[in-house]
Amino acid sequence: MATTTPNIEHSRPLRRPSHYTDHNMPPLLTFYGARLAPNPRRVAVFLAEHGLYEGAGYAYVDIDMYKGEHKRGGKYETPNRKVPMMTITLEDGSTDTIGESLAICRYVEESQVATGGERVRLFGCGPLQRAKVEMWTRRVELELLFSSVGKAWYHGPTLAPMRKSSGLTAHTSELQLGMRTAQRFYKEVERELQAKGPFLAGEDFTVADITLLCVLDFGAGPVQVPMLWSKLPHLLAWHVRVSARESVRLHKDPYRPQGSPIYADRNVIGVQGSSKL
Ligand SMILES: N[C@@H](CCC(=O)N[C@@H](CS)C(=O)NCC(=O)O)C(=O)O
Repeated sequence: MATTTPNIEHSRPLRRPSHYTDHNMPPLLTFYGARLAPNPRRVAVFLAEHGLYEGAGYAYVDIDMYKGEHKRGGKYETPNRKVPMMTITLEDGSTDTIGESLAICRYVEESQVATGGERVRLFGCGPLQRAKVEMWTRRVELELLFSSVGKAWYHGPTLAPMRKSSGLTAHTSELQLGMRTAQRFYKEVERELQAKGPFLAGEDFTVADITLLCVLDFGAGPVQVPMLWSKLPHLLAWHVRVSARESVRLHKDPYRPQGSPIYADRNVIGVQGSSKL
């Protein structure tokens, strides 16, 4: 569906990847994110793995979620009224829009916008690896992000005033359930990494690792999910390994004060029921 180009505030002049000539133009991408939100972060890391950077591969627009800029009638209304969003301007000038982080990642991987055909395969290679990448990505999204970390976030103190003004009640029992199931998930990932590894879907770094990293950091940060690193040595080693990647160093954990001891157990005090895990 062709749409009109939205009002774009380019963060830096947009350059196309260098291997393209005027006769071989890749689509122009505009990535709409929000600096502190986990879903846009995972897309930003994915884009960097593909050699796409803010101002060199895509233009970046920072959406103010608190002003509702992504909502219906907002300045940058997105297809699902959530961030991130990507607009794609093709050679003929037509523009299209994609919402949903994984859909955006898949578009970039399948069109190989930046690499000009050199394969970067963060969704996996071959039927088995692709299935494992999908399995873990879905599990991290559905079980960790939506049912655990997300649940704790929605029922936690930060969003409570906002929910109240919309007539919604925050339940402490849901907050605690989210905290507990997150920790249970981390224990399962610990066992998986110990048995297989070094990455979540096995031998190679994939979009499943990017998703886990961004959700875990968000959980450990503003959501304050207890992180018992001392009991999760394989998860810790994985976190160190993944955080050392250039793409992640460029889009590092935005919730951690510089220099804080990330791998000390944290958020543990005050969480009821964690001993039942
Ligand atoms: N399934 C979507 C989820 C996107 C999402 O929940 N984004 C959050 C920020 S991380 C958001 O827009 N929250 C504000 C809102 O829901 O109004 C995706 O993967 O992109």
